[in-house]
Order: sequence, then C-alpha cells, then structure tokens
Amino acid sequence: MTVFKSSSRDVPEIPDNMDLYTFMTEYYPDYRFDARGTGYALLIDEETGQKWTYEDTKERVDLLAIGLREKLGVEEDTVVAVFSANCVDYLVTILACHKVGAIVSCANPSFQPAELAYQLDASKATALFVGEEAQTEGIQAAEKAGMAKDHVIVMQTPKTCQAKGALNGGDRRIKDNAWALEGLVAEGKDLLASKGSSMLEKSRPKLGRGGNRKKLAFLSFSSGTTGLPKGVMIQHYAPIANVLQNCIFNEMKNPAQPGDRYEPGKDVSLGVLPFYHIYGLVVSLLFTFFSGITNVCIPKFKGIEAMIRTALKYRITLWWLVPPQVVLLVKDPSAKKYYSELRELVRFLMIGAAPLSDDLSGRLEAVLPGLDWGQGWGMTECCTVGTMHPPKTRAVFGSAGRLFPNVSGKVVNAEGKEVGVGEAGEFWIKAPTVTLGYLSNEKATEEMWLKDGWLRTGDEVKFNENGDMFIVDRLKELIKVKGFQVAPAELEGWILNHDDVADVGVIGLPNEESGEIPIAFITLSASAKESKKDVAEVKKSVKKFVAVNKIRYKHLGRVEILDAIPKTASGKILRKDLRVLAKEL
Ligand code: AYL
Repeated sequence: MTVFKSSSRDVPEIPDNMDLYTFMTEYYPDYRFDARGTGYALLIDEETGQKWTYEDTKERVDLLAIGLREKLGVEEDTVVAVFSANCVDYLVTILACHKVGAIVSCANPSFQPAELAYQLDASKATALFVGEEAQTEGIQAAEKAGMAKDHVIVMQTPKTCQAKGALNGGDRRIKDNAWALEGLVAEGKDLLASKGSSMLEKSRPKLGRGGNRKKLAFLSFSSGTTGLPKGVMIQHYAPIANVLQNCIFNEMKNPAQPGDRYEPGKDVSLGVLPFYHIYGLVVSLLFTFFSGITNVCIPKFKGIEAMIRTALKYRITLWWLVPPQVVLLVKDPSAKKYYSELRELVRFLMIGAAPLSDDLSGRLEAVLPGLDWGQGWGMTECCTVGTMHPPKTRAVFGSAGRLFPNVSGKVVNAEGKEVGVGEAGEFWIKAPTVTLGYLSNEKATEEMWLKDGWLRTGDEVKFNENGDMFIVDRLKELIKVKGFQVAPAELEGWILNHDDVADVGVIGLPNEESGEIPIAFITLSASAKESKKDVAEVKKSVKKFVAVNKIRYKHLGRVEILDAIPKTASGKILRKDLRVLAKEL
C-alpha cells in the first residue's frame, strides 16, 4: 500500500471557524502581506481602467451586502448566480453574497440562455448578477428559469452608472425592473446613513455546528466522471484551504521575506482566465487578492498580442494560462518580438486545466527561453489545485507537479490495487479542499467521494521517485476543450432531439488548437431513413443544431453516421470503440 505524501511543509493552521468574506478581510497569518492602508489598486479593469484598492473593495462589499439583504431579501443559504465576464466587481459580488450567508454559483458568461437556465434551475438560484455585456442573455435565462425580474442585478461598470446617474442617487433600476449593482450599493449607503452601523453586522453568516467545513460557499458546475454537469457543493473551508496551500507551497514565509515565486505587494496577476471557473476563481482571483497581488481583470481574451500589450502596460508578472493559449503563444510572432521585455517582467507562468504535451513544453522553452513556467493539476471537485510545479526548480516536462501541502495521493490500478512509483492507475486524492459532493445526486457522489475521505479523480497518473506526478490518460468521459469542460452526456441529450437522429454517442478527439474537440456518432432515425435524406445534409444539420444552441466550445468538429452505437450489454456507450472508429472513418 503506497500513499504518496506532500514533501512541502503543511499549512500551519487552516481556520475552520470563518466564512470566506471574513477570511479575506480579517484573517492575517504572519505570511500574509497586509494591503490595508497601502493605497494601491488590488483590482484593475483592463478595459475601463476602473481600480479598487483594498478599502474600496471592502466598502463596496459591505454596502452591496446591505443592499442585497434589505432590498432583495438575500440571506442565509439563498443561491445567487453570477453570469459575468471578468471585472473588478466579480470579487465584490461574491464576498457580498458570502457576507449575508448566501451561496454563489458562477456561470460561463458566454452561455446561451438555455445553458444558463439549466444552471439556474439545477442550483435553485433565486437571484442573478449579470455582466453588462451579458444582460440580454441573462435576463432571458432568468425569465426561462422563472426568476423574479427584480432579482436580476446588472453589473454595470461604475462609469456607465455615472453616465446614467445611478451613482448620484438617480435611477437605481434599469430595464425590466432589474437592479443596477451600483444602485444596490447606493441603497446600502443610504441605509447605513439612516440606520447606523448595526446595518454592517446585522447578518454575519451562521456557520452552525459543522463550522465552515459544512457551510456552502459555491455551487460550481462539473460533469465529473459521467453524466450531465452537476453542482459541486463547495464549503467555505475548501477555497480558504487552497488559498493558504498556495501561499505555503510557494514558500511565502512572511512579507519581509517574500517567496521566490511571488512577491506580495509587488506582483501583478493576469486575470484572463475566466473567474467563473474554479482555476480562475481560486487561484487567479482569491489567492491574489488575499496575498496583496494586484489583479488585472481582463473581460475577454483578445489574442496573444493584445494580451502581451496588456501585460506590458500593467507590468503583469504572474501569468496563468491553459494549454490552448500556450499553443497560440508559441505560434504568435509577438512572443518573439517582445521576448526581452517578457523575460524581464514575467516571474512565473502557470499552466493547467488540460494536458500540456512535451512537444508544446519544448516549443515554449524554445520561444521564451529562461522563462520560469510550470504545470498544475486541479479539479472542481477538490476545489482547485492538488499538485503544482514547485518553485526554484526547472519544470519537469510532462509533469503536472507535486502534491500540495496537506495533500496525500494514491494510485489505484484497474484491478483496484494501490501501486507505487512508476506504475499507472487512477489518482485518488485526500485533501482539505475535497468538497462535499454533488447537489441532489447521491449516486454520482458515492461513486467519487469515498467513505474514508478519498476522492476518485478519474485521471490516470503515475508518480516518479521525486514525487512528480504525470497524467497518463483521462479515465472519465469528460472532454476538455480549451480547458473548459464538455460533458458528452449533455451533447448526446441535446442531439437526440434532432429529428434525423435515433441514437448518438459523443467523444473528444485530440486537436492541436483546442486540446480536444467533440465529435458525434449518430444513427439515423426511421423517418430520415424512409425519406432517404442526404447524409451530408444530415451531418451539416446536426452540427448546426448544436451550434445554434450551445456555447462555442461545445460545437461539434465532425458528425459520423453509424448503423449502431457500440454499447455494453447494460447500455453504456463504448467510447473506446468510438475512438478507434474515429480514426478509421
Ligand atoms: P475542472 N494536465 C492534464 N489534465 C488536467 C490538468 C493538467 N495539468 N489539470 C486539470 N486537468 C483535467 O474541474 C483533469 O482531467 O478543473 C481534471 O480531472 O474543469 C480535470 O481537468 C478537471 O477539470 C491549477 C488550477 C489546474 C486549476 C486547475 C484546473 C481546474 C480544472 C491547475 O493550478
């Protein structure tokens, strides 16, 4: 029996008696940089230039919390969805919800209304924050999900609000009776002035007997090993632990002795990964804010050259990317063009969320020699990072890094045997960040969350003698396109609604630019056969059927027609056989 242990020192203390709002604003271990009173911006909006210092952020959180509670009745365990591109108010929104005890469910801001409505339904959200750019879709989805119109809050930028007068006590609502975020902040301000400071403390979240280990902070969606996207129940303790693990693993001793990888108070972070996804949320937003690292919030990835220019403009030292962005980076002439500036500026580039090939790692080193980069592995179900490439060492090609502090791992082979160094099997993880399971889905929860605290990851890995973990394969159904999750079951369920389709199986095939791309195998319906439909037309029509209803990264690369979808006796799709067929066709 081999249990792999972290070689890093443990986090000295992971507080279990506070919610995330309190942790971010009041918890100061000796290795935390104190950004209070420094006057510099911690959050900057790349597009509008809007800046929030630590104090601005805290004040907005406190006022918004009052507005949410008093005007919308958001309270203990209300689920609030956030549907917005990265912006300076993303964190404000989350922490304000936590301050009144609500649970936050973040959604991809490019979702089609039906995709968002699914999440609103599944999470039972009763209020929704929508980014200014996503207003139309957000309001449509809220309607579809039967949400009250005045429970939609539009996150207009303060500049837009100023132009419309909301900041000056003007119209605090916008079209369809939805609130402007700024309007709720203004309501909070008025209430504070008229009723006094009791407004600030009126409803701190009640943690109950389980402390923050049982109190939910987020419902993030993930399909896990099989089936449709499900709400992962993330307790406050999990992101708190992951933020602290990041600090300790990266050797942040104390502000006077900054770690080798991060210099709190000086570093600037690239906020290009979407904050709705667990990687962007915990690492590039919560960890940086906690550590006094300025975050430049980038609402949309506009290509490599634009990203580099932003990095140079704001002196961004810490980069977090997914492999498909690295593919673009190594191919883009601007990487070479700005090499010397980047070499000077970039302190660390972390890559994660999908496989990074040795070939791509080699190309990265060839294009940007001397750059400190490394991989991390993470998973929504274990509230983000489980392994990371350690500081002060050169990246090990192919490795997703070493176990994080307080984390143990097991490798379990196909026969259910725990294996040792050099042998491959499923990665099981035990960590303080392991979440509580899937909302309203005991069966799927029991399959992954084992009784003795281990979480089955569905990833096949092996460890070498130094503790470096290598991802060998993905055992679960999940497809990863540009680092985003695509659940085959979701596409299959949708494609079955197409008149020409009798049965369907979806798999992911490797693709250089996206990592993977979904392809669908279908069988023709009786009516399609009878009418002798042109198969090329059917394939085109199925592709379009997906394209008009699903977010871009779920679109099909190919459609193939079979006589029958290969299945086991119990009706499970044999995806391995489909993969072989995909190569032959
Ligand atoms: P989810 N290499 C290969 N596959 C990976 C890697 C990696 N480095 N990282 C994540 N995956 C796959 O929930 C793997 O199959 O979370 C894993 O089970 O969207 C699945 O993605 C989880 O997908 C960080 C911080 C990565 C966060 C993350 C990713 C969180 C993605 C590294 O440092």
